[in-house]
Amino acid sequence: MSRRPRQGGYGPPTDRGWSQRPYHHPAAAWGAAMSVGKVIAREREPIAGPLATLKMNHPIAGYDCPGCAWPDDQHGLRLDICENGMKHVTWEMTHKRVGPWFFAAHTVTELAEWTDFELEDAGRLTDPMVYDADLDKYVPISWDAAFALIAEELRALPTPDAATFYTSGRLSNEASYLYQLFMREFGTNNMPDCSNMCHEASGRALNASIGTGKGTTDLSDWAEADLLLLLGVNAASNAPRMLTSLMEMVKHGAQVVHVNPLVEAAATRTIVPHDFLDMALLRSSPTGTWDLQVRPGGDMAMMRAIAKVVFEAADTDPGVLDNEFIAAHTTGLEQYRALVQATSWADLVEQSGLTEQQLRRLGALYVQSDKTIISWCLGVAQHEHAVDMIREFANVLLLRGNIGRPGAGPSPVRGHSNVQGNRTCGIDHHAPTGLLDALDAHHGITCPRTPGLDTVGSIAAMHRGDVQVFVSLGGNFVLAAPDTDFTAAALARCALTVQVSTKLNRSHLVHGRKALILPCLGRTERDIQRDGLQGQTVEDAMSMVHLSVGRKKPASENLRSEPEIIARMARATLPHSRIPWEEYTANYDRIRDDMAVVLPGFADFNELIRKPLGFRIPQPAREREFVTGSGKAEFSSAPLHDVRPPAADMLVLQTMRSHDQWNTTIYANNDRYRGVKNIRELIFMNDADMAERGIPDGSLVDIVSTCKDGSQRELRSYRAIAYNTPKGSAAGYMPEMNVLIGHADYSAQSDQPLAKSINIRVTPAR
Ligand SMILES: Nc1nc2c(c(=O)[nH]1)N[C@H]1C(S)=C(S)[C@@H](COP(=O)(O)OP(=O)(O)OC[C@H]3O[C@@H](n4cnc5c(=O)[nH]c(N)nc54)[C@H](O)[C@@H]3O)O[C@H]1N2
Ligand SMILES: Nc1nc2c(c(=O)[nH]1)N[C@H]1C(S)=C(S)[C@@H](COP(=O)(O)OP(=O)(O)OC[C@H]3O[C@@H](n4cnc5c(=O)[nH]c(N)nc54)[C@H](O)[C@@H]3O)O[C@H]1N2
Ligand SMILES: [Mo]
Repeated sequence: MSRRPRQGGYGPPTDRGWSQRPYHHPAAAWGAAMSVGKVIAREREPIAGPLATLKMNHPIAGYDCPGCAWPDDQHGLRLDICENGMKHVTWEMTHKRVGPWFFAAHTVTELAEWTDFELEDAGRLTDPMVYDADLDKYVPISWDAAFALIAEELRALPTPDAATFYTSGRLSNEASYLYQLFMREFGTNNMPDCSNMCHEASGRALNASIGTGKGTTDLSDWAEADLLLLLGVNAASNAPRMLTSLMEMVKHGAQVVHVNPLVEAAATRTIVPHDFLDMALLRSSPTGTWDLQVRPGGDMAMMRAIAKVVFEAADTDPGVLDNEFIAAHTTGLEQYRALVQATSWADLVEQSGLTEQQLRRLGALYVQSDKTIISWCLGVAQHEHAVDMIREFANVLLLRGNIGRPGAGPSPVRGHSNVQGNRTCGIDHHAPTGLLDALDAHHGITCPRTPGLDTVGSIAAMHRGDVQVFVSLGGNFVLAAPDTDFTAAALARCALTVQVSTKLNRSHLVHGRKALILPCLGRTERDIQRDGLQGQTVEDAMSMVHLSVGRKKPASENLRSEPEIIARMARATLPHSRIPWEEYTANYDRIRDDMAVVLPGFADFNELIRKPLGFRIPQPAREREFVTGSGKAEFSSAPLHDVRPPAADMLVLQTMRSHDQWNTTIYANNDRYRGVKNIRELIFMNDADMAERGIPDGSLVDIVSTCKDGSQRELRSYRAIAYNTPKGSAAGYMPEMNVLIGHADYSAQSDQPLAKSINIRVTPAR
């Protein structure tokens, strides 16, 4: 994959002057409204865009926002929409089309030279296409022939484990259920998903500590809490509807502490867009009460410091600990107490990057709080020791019984709109035996019991040649995964790659010897099957499940729904299967009837989702029922890890999203809240680090990463920008910087790629 370095990175090509200046306006507000206007104008959707967003996240009539997983406002009446959700929906609804004529005009080699922005900007895919190696072009193929090709390749494999099936987190619950059912009947648990790069650590940590992989709070808890510790999330860009909760919490007098190496926009002020009066008057409200700029990975030391303050306070006032709760519901307190007491303040200060005074004040806030929520996203989950770190969060909550009561609990901020639902519905390479037993019993199949491959495992197996068929339900695997060139080489070794997508992206151009592009309906579009209009469900980050029904005319008559594509792939591959694949497609209620039997908490699924606001999946930990090995919530006792840069001349680099992107989809080269215009190939650095290296602000630098296996990777001619990030740390954008993450650079605890701690050296450009 050759790509010229350009300041637009994977965004639109640009040689317009770049700039970066501090942003002083409140988050959301008119900047957001204007930015949405530009995207809507570009997609030529002046009327349909705003109208579609009115239906978005509307309890009964509408479809779920295909953007982030932040829950809907349960008042139902309020227009709870955000800038980035609007952009996202408009992106799906473009009038532009990528049909057979498009592929006839461009070879794959030629398309490979286009920027990622240009590929997606070409429009919606309209027809199934197959790669023709002689022409080096994609040519049309019928749906039947496409499924026959998949079946032929899958059945020719030496073992079902020579295929792997990726899921991107917007796949609905029904489609997820069918997908995993097909894979398991076929005979493999190879189910890499975007969660393996996202919140895998959160799931593992919470499971170990409290017996469930999910958070326990909902929006009413957020409204009630008197202390929120919000770590490692850029909410104004990536979960903008959270701004409403933050503003309301601060208004009610709650402490809202932002923990982040960067001071992000959500840590300051906002004008919530649906407060029309505030918009008109430019009246902003604060969204935070305190900022703590931790060292990258320093969150664990910070949490341990809170625990230290709690234990110190408990020496004089034992009531500081929730002794009743601890005795009835937890194990491991004494070991944890000893560990915390043995950790010195000097270590906590050094590892957190905060002062003892800050740490003690934070501990005091926690001791004073009656109801605390700890919430986090990728700034925590993508570190080497993320599982230990998140278990430390649970420890701190357990000390004061901050779980399973109103206004308190852990609250991971999920990414993709249905990433949590995917897992609930069985997309899990290491699924609990209970699920496999239930699938066997209900469907009369024999699920394989050996754990399957996850994302990093699948890449390695394709690279070795052990996996030969790669099927992708959504997403953009080659750019989302680490070590871009290695991952591309892995895909190129496959016998067959299949991409089920709405838009053209890089993963269609980095393909196996045979390759299919299968175009599917988007979430906004009408899905008519034998029994009429169908809807599918999603689960938000707070375990609420609701129905989503698209109403828009599909982008092409030749699109198929994801459930139908999966069912037909299954039928073609397993002609004698006794699973009613055709019935599932004819009426999705039939899928839900089976899910209701197999999945815990889904009884009466079809009735529950027809209630206006859907339903909440029962969450044992929320009721203080901890389904761990011991039947209790378990304190962990992990050592404090050294998170300082490994050498004096090294920096720890984090890769993050700009404001104008959705993961691998880049809308524009701007990052409004960080004051950036017209540039993505940049690296934010502390000015002292720049001075030490003789790097003037705005000059070009080379970046060399050193991977776990000692190998090095390089990015040249990036623009160094002085920014308020702690000394020793740096930041830049994914997916451009994924080339710096080696394929062996994943966490030993979570198997997640280390997107937030890449060890680099930066020098003036050669
Ligand atoms: N508009 C938009 N919305 C999105 C997405 C999108 O691309 N665009 N992506 C969706 C997805 S899939 C996900 S998973 C989420 C991602 O949501 P975020 O987690 O907000 O994603 P990032 O952009 O990676 O930002 C990481 C944040 O963590 C901070 N950080 C980095 N290292 C550390 C650390 O060591 N400690 C602490 N405390 N903070 C740290 C960074 O400074 C940054 O603020 O957003 C979802 N929503
Ligand atoms: N360095 C670095 N790498 C990262 C991260 C990071 O912070 N740093 N974050 C990681 C995270 S949290 C995540 S979640 C992954 C994201 O990984 P992915 O989920 O694989 O990537 P996306 O960019 O969200 O996928 C975009 C593509 O999805 C397709 N699509 C859109 N809508 C639909 C639909 O309705 N149906 C179907 N079938 N396809 C659709 C379109 O073709 C579009 O091109 O990236 C990970 N990679
Ligand atoms: Mo994510």
